[in-house]
Amino acid sequence: MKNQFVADVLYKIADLLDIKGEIYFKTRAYRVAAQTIENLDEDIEIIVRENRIGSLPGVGEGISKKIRELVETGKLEYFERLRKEFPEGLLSLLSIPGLGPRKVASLYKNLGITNIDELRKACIDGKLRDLDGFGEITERNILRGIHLLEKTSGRVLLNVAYLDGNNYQEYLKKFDRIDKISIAGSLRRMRETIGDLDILASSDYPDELMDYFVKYPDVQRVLLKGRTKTSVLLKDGVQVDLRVVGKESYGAALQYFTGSKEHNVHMRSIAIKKGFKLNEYGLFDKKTDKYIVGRTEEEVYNRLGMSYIEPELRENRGEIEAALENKLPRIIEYDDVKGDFHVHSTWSDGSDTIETIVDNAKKIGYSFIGIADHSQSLKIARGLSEEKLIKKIAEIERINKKNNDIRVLCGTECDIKPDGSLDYSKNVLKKLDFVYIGIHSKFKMNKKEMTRRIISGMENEYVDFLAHPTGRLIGRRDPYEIDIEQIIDAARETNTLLEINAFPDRLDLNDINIKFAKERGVKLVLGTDAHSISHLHFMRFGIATARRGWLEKKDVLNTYPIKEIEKILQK
Ligand code: DGT
Ligand code: CA
Ligand code: CA
Repeated sequence: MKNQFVADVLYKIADLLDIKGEIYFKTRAYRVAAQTIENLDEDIEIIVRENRIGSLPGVGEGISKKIRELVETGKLEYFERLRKEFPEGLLSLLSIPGLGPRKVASLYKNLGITNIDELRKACIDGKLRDLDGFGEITERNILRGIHLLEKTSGRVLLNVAYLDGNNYQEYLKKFDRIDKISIAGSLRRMRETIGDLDILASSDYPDELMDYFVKYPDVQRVLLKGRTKTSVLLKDGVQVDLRVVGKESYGAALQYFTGSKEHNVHMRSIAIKKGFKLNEYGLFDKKTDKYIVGRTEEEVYNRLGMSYIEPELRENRGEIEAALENKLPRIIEYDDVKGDFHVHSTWSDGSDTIETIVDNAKKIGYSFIGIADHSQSLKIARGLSEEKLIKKIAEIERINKKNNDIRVLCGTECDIKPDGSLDYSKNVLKKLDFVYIGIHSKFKMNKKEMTRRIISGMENEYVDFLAHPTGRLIGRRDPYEIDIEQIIDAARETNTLLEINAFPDRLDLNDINIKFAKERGVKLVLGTDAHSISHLHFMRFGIATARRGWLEKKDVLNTYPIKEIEKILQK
């Protein structure tokens, strides 16, 4: 499918036109078209072939022609010309958080800045502060943005890699001479970002398997092709490595290539202490080199005197010691979750009605669904006034009367104002089934003030959950300045559950803070922060993060029977 490729070109055209200073309506048309194509569930090539581009919403005649040229020839004359008007690196400046086209144009025209390195230097030298619309604070923010970008660049968010990996795996499974296959690497461990995708297979026909592997339609380029390892680059820029091993080594190789590297280093030293040698081919006797086990991961762990360690735990954060003593927690399973608390509907900035959300929740098999729309002062997200919220409660009551097999809970994601007060009165808050609180404005307070602000919110007797507790956006925004220890302690004292926000660019709390919260006796709640029913499946990434934080079923409110949840929330 060329959909993403076509959308990316359209986005770039819009960016370039913006830098050029074109009128808003023109650049917006390209963005709307790009978004439409990005979200299609049909192949754009088929649409072009069947002459149906004109029927796509938001795609006018001029852009239709360009899409056709792009799909049919793989190139676009107009784009190539436009691109030549600017230096190569200029577009990369737009990926720096907080830097828009107007600022990029000004940096280019006034200071001749054409790439990230030049920009960094200009910020450090204090050259930006004299430009119109810039200042010392902008310089500092840009430097922070560059740092964030570099920390995550070359890595993709978990949900992107997860989709790529699963689709590729489904394709490979159709090769009938494959014996075993699994995702490995950081994706199997469900890390929040993924560098490259690792797939492991065993087959007696490695050459044929590799031939089949590189024929996958989404492959852009083959980077390396061998009998045991082949690497390709997908059209979306993600690299995928396939390794093929023999049956007797499959478990040892899966253990090795799942990592993490730190986990492996520790495993190997334990093996040596016990008189073995461990590598990707198997577990061997140190003295005689005799093969002992290696067909399955379980064999390898058990033979070293450990219980099996789930991939999400393999970060060398104490899991090996715990496995040696048979003291690993039994972590939450992907099907333990009975519902979602954090869903936005058309009442605020969500794109689906409560009824549509409920239908989808039923299809997933949930026994409850919590609707949490924004509160009144959050105007850009169409936050609800108190009067509207009362109407929403009535609508949910009606929906509940019609549905016996699922319980709809009416909640809110109530803003914590800068002074620590909440955006709704207690009279309204007490009518709701549950109350999330969260920060949505004035992110840049100092640590003491921000910590105090959040704790003030938690002290309100009607508050149940703290949404996305640190506010980080992966690759785009650092956490707020907060004292997370104090917040965790306050959560315990005020009986507030901390959220694991499952939206892929949040995953907030993260694995390390989750583990810490659990050790301090705090319970957690999962929410997807869905703004559309297509986001409900993000729950999996929240559960993965809970698993990486060593949580057991009992630590997560969403796993409880709905009757018990209602009792807990009433307290
Ligand atoms: P990524 O791709 O950066 O998200 O992270 P991983 O963990 O997938 O790392 P990757 O793709 O470089 O390697 C896959 C696995 O192979 C890794 O998790 C552990 C294993 N591995 C790679 N290099 C080494 C190494 O130098 N020593 C050991 N013991 N294992 C390694
Ligand atoms: Ca990898
Ligand atoms: Ca790799």
